[in-house]
Amino acid sequence: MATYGTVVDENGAAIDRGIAILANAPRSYTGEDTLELQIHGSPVVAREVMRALLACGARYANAGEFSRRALLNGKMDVQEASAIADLIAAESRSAARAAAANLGGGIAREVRSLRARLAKILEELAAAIDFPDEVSDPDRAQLRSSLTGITNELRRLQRDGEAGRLIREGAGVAIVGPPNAGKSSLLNALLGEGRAIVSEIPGTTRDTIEETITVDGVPVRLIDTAGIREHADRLETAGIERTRRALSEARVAIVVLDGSEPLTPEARDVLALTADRPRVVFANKLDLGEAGARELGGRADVTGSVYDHATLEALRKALAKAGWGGELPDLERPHLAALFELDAVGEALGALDRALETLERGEPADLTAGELQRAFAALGHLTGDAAGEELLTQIFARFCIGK
Ligand SMILES: Nc1nc2c(ncn2[C@@H]2O[C@H](COP(=O)(O)OP(=O)(O)OP(=O)(O)O)[C@@H](O)[C@H]2O)c(=O)[nH]1
Ligand SMILES: [Mg+2]
Repeated sequence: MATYGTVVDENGAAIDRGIAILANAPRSYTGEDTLELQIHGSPVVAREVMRALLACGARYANAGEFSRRALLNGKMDVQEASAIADLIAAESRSAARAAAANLGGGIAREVRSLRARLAKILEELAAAIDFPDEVSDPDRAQLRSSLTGITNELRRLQRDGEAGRLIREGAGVAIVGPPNAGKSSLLNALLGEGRAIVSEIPGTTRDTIEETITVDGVPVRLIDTAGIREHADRLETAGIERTRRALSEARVAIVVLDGSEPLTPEARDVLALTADRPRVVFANKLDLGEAGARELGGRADVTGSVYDHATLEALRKALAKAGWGGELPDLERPHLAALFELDAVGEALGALDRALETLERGEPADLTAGELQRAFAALGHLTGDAAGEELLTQIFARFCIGK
């Protein structure tokens, strides 16, 4: 019920005119009786109304308190509460859209039905173990196909969930290479602005420079670094140390080499340094020559020049491929979002894989049952059936406002 009237303080003095909206339990956000005041927006008025409310015995809500009460009153599930926190924290349109897809909850229902399928299998196994004379062993081929079905669905949940994290948290990409190869020029070209100093003097960049762009909806933190070489002065050596750190923390490296000149020992060093991590090898400066690019041959993922649009487009594509396999699943459907949820799915998948191995090797049914029990327990964390106080605190601590 909405009522228009005068807001008065604890002594009856008028502060403002506004609208009071009373929502009776259970038809409110929290499921409890709720009073909402709509007042004029001036900070002075708002502060005065808050002061009067506190004087009348109200208190400020804790971070996430409204959603927490809604959860405890059965108005939303754990995933939905997480989605609201994600929506508040969203920094890009795709992150907001992914969070919105989770607002209706729903993923818990999916997990609960997988868990129920597991429970049924466990019951059959338990009956066969407990009453070996009366109940025959479940058919192994059928058991294997049921378990594989559950495993495949869990893997899809895992893939979607990981894509969601990527969209929310982004990926670090270190731009590395020998001095003067065009690393800072590449950062500037991808950004579309002259962020980093570029010069023909090798050793121009001393400190790491970080800027964010969006590639396929994924926030990419580009980190321009100091060129790697030996015999650098003290300041440059400190920069190279930072380059190594940036490299070890990044999800992908873009290795920029001068493709116009024969490869230098420094270029070879950087290639060796990045050989066993996800990377994109880029032979730059092809407008000046192609001796280096020829030498690299198939090892170069992209060749061209930072001044050329088609080259930049090819680099973005190669980056998406090396970073997250090229194409992300559509996240407009509900998906797992929190790290603990993905951990739980990983744990369940591990147990299911081991259960399938016991079948493969023809081991006794109680070994299979043990693993399935583990998977069953891990999935319990997801449905909120096993949501402990600690878990709730972890979720609601992320809310920055009363909501
Ligand atoms: N012709 C041509 N010149 C380029 C290209 N890319 C970069 N350069 C030039 O190469 C020089 C070095 O570029 P930077 O971007 O400063 O190189 P860097 O790798 O950041 O170098 P350090 O910071 O010293 O490690 C500059 O003079 C750029 O203008 C290119 O594709 N073609
Ligand atoms: Mg530079």
